[in-house]
Formats: sequence, C-alpha cells, structure tokens
Amino acid sequence: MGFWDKLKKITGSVFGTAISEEDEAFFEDLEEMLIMADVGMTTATEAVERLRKVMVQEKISGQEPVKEALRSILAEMLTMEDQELHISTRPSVILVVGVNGVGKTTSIGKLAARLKGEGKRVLLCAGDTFRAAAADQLEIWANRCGCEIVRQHEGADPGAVLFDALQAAKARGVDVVICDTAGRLHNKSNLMAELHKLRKIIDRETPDADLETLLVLDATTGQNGLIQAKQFQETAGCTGIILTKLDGTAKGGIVIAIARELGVPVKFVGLGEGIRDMQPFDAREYVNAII
Ligand SMILES: Nc1nc2c(ncn2[C@@H]2O[C@H](COP(=O)(O)OP(=O)(O)OP(=O)(O)O)[C@@H](O)[C@H]2O)c(=O)[nH]1
Ligand SMILES: [Mg+2]
Repeated sequence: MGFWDKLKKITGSVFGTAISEEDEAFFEDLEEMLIMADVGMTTATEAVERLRKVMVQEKISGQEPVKEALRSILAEMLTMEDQELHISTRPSVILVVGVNGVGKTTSIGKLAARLKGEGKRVLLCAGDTFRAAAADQLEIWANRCGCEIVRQHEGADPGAVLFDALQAAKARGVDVVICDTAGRLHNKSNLMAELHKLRKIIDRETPDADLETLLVLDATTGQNGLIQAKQFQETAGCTGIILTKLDGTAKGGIVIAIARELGVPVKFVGLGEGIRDMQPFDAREYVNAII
C-alpha cells in the first residue's frame, strides 16, 4: 500500500466517528493521527487549535465541511514562496546534498530528465568520488537522459571534479550543472566542511550563476529528517528540499514539519525509483491526497 492510501485509511478512521465541536476525543485523535504521520508535535497542535477555532467561529460541523476546513488550514501552513527552481542563468548550478542512501543520485537522474524535457542542456558532475561505482551510477543516468557528464577517478578531489564541470559548462554553453555529492552524516564536521569548499568553488568560478542547494531527505526516516535538515541548513544553506520515497511510507507529514519549522520549501517529491517518479511539490494537492 502506498503513502496516499495508508494515510487515507488513517484519516478515514478519524473522520468515521461522529463530529461535534465539543468532541474532545475527535481533536485528540486528530492530533495523534497528525503526529503519527510525522507532521511534528508543534505543527499538529497548531493545526488542531486552528481547526477548533474555525469550527467554533464558523459553526462548522459534519464530516465533509470539517475535512475541507482542515485541508485549507494544512495547505495554508504548507504553502511557501519559492517552490520553483531558480535556474535562469547560463549556466545555473544545482548542488545536491544529503546523508547516505536517501536518493541523491536517483533524484539527480529524475531532475536531469525533467530539465532535458524542458529543452535545457544539462551536465552532470560526479562529485561523489568517495563511494565505489558512484560515478558509474551517475553515468548510467546521464546516458538514460541524454545529458553530459564530467567525472574523474575514484578518490579524486570532489572540488577538482566540480571545477572541471563548471569550466566545461561555461565553454559548452550548458544551461544547468547538477552536482552529485557523497552521502555524509550531518554530524561529521570534516565532510560538512567539504560542502563549504564546493560552495566556494561555485562562488568563485560562476559568481553570477543561479545556485540551488537541494537537500535530499528520505521520508521514511521520519522526525530524524528534521534534525538532518537543520544541520545541513546551517552548513550548506539549503534553498529547497527533495523529499524521496513517499511511495513507501505513511509518514509524509515530515513535509509539513520541515516547511513549518525550517522555512525551507519542499520543491520536489520522489514517488518511486523510475525516471518519471518525481513531481513538483504542490501543497494543495498534497493535502487533498492525505485527507
Ligand atoms: N521507492 C523509492 N525508492 C527510491 C526513491 N528515490 C531513490 N530510491 C532508491 O533508494 C536507493 C538509494 O538511492 P541513491 O540515489 O543511490 O541514493 P544516494 O543518496 O545517492 O546514496 P549514496 O550515494 O550512497 O549516499 C536506490 O535503490 C533508489 O532506487 C523514491 O522516491 N522511491
Ligand atoms: Mg549517490
């Protein structure tokens, strides 16, 4: 069962009970349901409080009207500016970061395919020189999407690969450079420092380029994703989030927690392993799907 179905089931059971505005049990169930879905304690409490107010003020009762009110509240809490990618310069740079195995390389492949489809010339930079076969994996995606790749040998300095990629992009008139990076733990300071270096190289080689730093988070990691996001935000200054593996979890509520508590917009969601399994994040659609 996918994420949407599971969460539909949870909300179904909540809304299956009779609703009146004094029904404390309902509000408690609802809050619990939101916390279970990883919305986060603060956000769950806030959403329920807002709903309670709206129900009383606007005298809302009955399953559908209450659901609709909750949808509006959550969508409003989730809607952020800057959900679009800002990549209008030539070249523009997208730096993709995150812990091990969250889906960075796969998301780069999907993103490259999407940008290719919009008619852009895309170059992938194999900045993960640490893991064996990481560059091979990226090259498979490059071939699949029909875009270029700059890579070096295993163990090479990621900064040197990025430097090469940016030079190549400038020389060839590439629209977007997407840079893969090695998975790193958010609490390993030397690896985090390496991200700083990559940022510096981009600032130096392409000072006028639009830069997006996208943090990839695995939706199945739940609240730990929020901790990771905070750390990466401090070190790398993320401009957006790609939330992956939403197809495998009922815990997609982390989207709401991150948007609320970090102020970083979720730009894309990953819904599978295939090349087309990534969509721009749409708050209203997302909320409609879960409730
Ligand atoms: N179901 C599902 N699987 C995904 C999604 N995104 C990535 N994966 C899978 O997750 C696994 C890890 O993906 P990678 O792209 O290699 O992750 P990574 O972050 O680059 O990993 P490292 O380079 O080792 O840090 C692969 O098996 C992917 O197919 C998604 O949205 N849904
Ligand atoms: Mg990878």
